Amino acid sequence: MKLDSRLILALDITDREKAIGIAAKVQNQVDAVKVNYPFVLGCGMGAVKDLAAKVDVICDFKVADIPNTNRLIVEQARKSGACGIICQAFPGRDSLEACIKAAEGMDVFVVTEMSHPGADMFMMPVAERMARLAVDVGATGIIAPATKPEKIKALRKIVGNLRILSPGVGAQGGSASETILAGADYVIVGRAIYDAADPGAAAKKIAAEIRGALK
Ligand code: BMP
Repeated sequence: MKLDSRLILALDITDREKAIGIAAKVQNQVDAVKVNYPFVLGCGMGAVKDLAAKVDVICDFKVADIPNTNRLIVEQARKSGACGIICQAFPGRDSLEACIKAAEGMDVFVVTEMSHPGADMFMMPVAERMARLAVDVGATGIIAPATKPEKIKALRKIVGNLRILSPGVGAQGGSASETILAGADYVIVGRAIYDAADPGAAAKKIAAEIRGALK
């Protein structure tokens, strides 16, 4: 995945035509498109394949099962042409190692603490341990909350030069520039782009904010 605009579109759209239309308007402004269950369940894995032919795709399947099932899920993502996959750390080392092995070079990003308020309940107390596990198993990077820039700073100290991808900008209240200044490599944005009257212009504006923060 390139490191250029540092912006990743979260394409949480269930209508295939609409989703592909938005991706086409935004793809020149973003380094990758992240697809999650809304896209896959609504549009099908064939749509992931179509998208992956045009832009780098990260499958946000938050893979969280026993090792064998994780392997099967990651293999499907790989076959769709995705360049990356998002996995959960909480099922433990063996489950995460199965993801890394099945990825066969595809980027693996590990969720640490999530960006919504409920993450305080179970994830917050163990986020650092999960980040350490991501480093230990050889993941490409972690997912860290743009809603908590201080947490990004703390996790950066643990993960060194692993990639940090941060969702929570826009609709969830996080700021793109603060997220980058806290040490994230990429900002993941969904609604603030795809719900905008002009998604291309909205993406351009966020990309400009990120560029400004890097100066
Ligand atoms: P939005 O910008 O519309 O809030 O979308 C954020 C995207 O990032 C969604 O696809 C969501 O599932 C994902 N995400 C998140 O918001 N917080 C996390 O901690 C992890 C995520 O994957």
